[in-house]
Amino acid sequence: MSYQSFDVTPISGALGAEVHGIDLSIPLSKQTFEEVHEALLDNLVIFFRDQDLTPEQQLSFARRFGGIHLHPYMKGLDDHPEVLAIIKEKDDTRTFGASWHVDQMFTEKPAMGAMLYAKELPPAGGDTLYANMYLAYDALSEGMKDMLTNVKTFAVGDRFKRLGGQSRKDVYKGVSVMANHVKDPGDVKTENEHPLVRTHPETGRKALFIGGHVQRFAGMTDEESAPLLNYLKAHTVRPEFTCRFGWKPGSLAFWDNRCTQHFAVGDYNGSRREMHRVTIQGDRPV
Ligand SMILES: O=C(O)CCC(=O)C(=O)O
Ligand SMILES: [Fe+2]
Repeated sequence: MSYQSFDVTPISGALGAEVHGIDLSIPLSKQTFEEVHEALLDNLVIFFRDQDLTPEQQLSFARRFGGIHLHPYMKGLDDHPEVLAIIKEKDDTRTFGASWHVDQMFTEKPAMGAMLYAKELPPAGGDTLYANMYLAYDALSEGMKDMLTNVKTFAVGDRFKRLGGQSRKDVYKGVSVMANHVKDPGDVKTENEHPLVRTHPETGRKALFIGGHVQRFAGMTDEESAPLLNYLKAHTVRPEFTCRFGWKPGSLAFWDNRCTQHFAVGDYNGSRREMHRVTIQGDRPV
């Protein structure tokens, strides 16, 4: 695929590409916007380098793709509530997002995508991994695809079983800023069922829709779910379905949350990392 407005360089054989030649601080022309959208659908996650963005500029870029999704549990910046600061301080021992997941999969309408912008990085480490859920689905046998057709997952937003049922506030004790930003979700429904195999609303391709928030299959017990769920969680993140992005200050990643999972690598204890995330509203998975 070639684009008129910029160059696109894939970073792995599975997904992910760097987009060169765009300044995201100025409004994109209609054609450039359409090509960015196309590059996202083609590559699942796209990366921009050397950007210099205020929260307002990052929000303007994001709003071209849809309304802004507010995280049910995490407060945004005081002056820009739609921008979530993801900060790990030097003395923190935990990393936010350090497990394979789909953003806010526990909500009724999980995000369409998210834009993460790097403000401050450790001298080394702090990469983010992404996995291609179309490839994970395509690689299954026909027998398994048939069996999974009508399966639904049950996802929760708090008190995850794999963390012993602890609350977010307790889990995030090792990421001080994030612990301070946890809020009550109020009336937002934070436990939801979704199809395990979803059809991407724009590409029409089937993808496995699974991530760390999934506790079990809907209508089944934990014990019944565990063997196949664990198999699928491991299958979806086989190395050949993934890419790894090395950040620099000013890098921005934009991922399609409908056909990917991601994982923030927590290998930089002793250094500070600060990111700004803006999340775009999605629709109900089908
Ligand atoms: O910090 C990162 O690299 C990713 C964190 C994360 O999971 C997110 O922003 O959704
Ligand atoms: Fe995430």
